[in-house]
Amino acid sequence: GSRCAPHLVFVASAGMGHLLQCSRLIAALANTGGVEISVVTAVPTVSEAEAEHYAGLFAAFPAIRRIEWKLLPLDNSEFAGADPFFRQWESLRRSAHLLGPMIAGATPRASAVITDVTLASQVIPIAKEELKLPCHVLFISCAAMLSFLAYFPTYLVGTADGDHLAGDVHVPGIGLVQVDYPPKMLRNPDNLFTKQFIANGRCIADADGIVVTTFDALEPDTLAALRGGKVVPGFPPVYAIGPLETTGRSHNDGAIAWLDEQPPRSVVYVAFGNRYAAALEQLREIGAGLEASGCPFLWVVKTTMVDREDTAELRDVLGDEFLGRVQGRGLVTKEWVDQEAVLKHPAIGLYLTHCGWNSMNESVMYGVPMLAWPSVGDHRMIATVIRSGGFGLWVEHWGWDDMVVSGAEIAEKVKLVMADEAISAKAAEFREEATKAVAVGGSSHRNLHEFLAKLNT
Ligand code: BUP
Repeated sequence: GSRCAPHLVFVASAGMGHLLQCSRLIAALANTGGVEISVVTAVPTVSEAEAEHYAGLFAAFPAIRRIEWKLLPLDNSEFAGADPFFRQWESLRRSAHLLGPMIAGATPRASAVITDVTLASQVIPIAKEELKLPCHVLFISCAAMLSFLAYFPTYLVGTADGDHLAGDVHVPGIGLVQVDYPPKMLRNPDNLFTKQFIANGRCIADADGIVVTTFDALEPDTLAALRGGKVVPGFPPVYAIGPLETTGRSHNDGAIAWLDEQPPRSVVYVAFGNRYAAALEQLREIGAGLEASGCPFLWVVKTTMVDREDTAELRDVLGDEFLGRVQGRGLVTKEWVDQEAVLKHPAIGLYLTHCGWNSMNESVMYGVPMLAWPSVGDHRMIATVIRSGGFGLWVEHWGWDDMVVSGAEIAEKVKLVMADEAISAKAAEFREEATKAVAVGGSSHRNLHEFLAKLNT
């Protein structure tokens, strides 16, 4: 007999890295047809980029319903000075009890919930116990990080305090994870992120499935260990469905027009994601390094974590002299660029990256070699994926918080990677792998359809 299409309710989180992946999955599922989709979106968002992103998503997919989730305000004194995105996650988590009635009232009746991992420990019990619905998790980092999250609560049981990262971690089926690879915040038991991370890690195995935007050829051993129950026995199915294409944006077309004028594979693209702001002194060294490298460059500069607060003038940050000297050769912008269009552009030869998961995937997808300069959070774990894939160079002693990397060193490494044929061959190879994975019959395509089949049962 005929059946209704499943109605999937997405619970989105905060931060562009999270929203972009959520939207990409939504777009991939919507494009297969045969599913109805609603998205629970918190208002207000932290950044302007997020607000614009939502507007673009709902404009592009008018059939997708938006369920507005009015967050309960956090007490201002609590977590004062905490990362604004983590605070938002906390207020999402504390407003989670509002989700049950919202999802129960959805029409047509919801058939499954898909939650961003940052809210997993709150949403999984609501979906499964209160609403009696299957619940899947969208994991927004590499499979290496997923294995670490899933194993972390077990690791804690064997530590003295049981509430923070206290040394190297041996993840079964994966191997040794050095203490300085996972998010640094995990060493502090009082950090908001640490508490959320542990809670989500404890719950994730209760999900019915986990969607990860990696692909089988990128992290074969890690995925095999997770799927084989070596990391956590009885772990739910892991669907590696990446890399996903964007939902289509267009920003800062001036950057693309400028790239059109540059020779193939000549330009260094420099951007450290949507929420990382480098210190002033470091920004100036990056400028000096780019200038000394002799390469043309496109550099997205951020001076504050939240874009709405970024009112600094480039000339005050970098100086008129610098801007004058590099004029024509370097395009420095404070405006959001369409990074995917940038990395796709034939003029790009190298990406100096903070190792955000989306950024890394976009670079892999378009075969752009990377100079990895991981900053915070999961970025060092992601740098290990870059290193093992061989499509980039990670200068492991480069940090952000406790040191300033000199312009001379930056210039040297930029030139080194630009000239490294082994790295560019690997980048080309993984571009092929990524393309194959998402093509009809490829591993990510099959995994996505397996996930869809599960949603239809
Ligand atoms: Br900057 C910038 N344009 O100008 P990640 C970023 N992006 O399209 P995150 C632009 O933002 P964390 C810009 O393409 C990528 O998809 C970029 O996500 C896009 O890191 C995304 O790379 C950034 O996952 O930090 O979210 O900044 O890793 O802490 O989540």
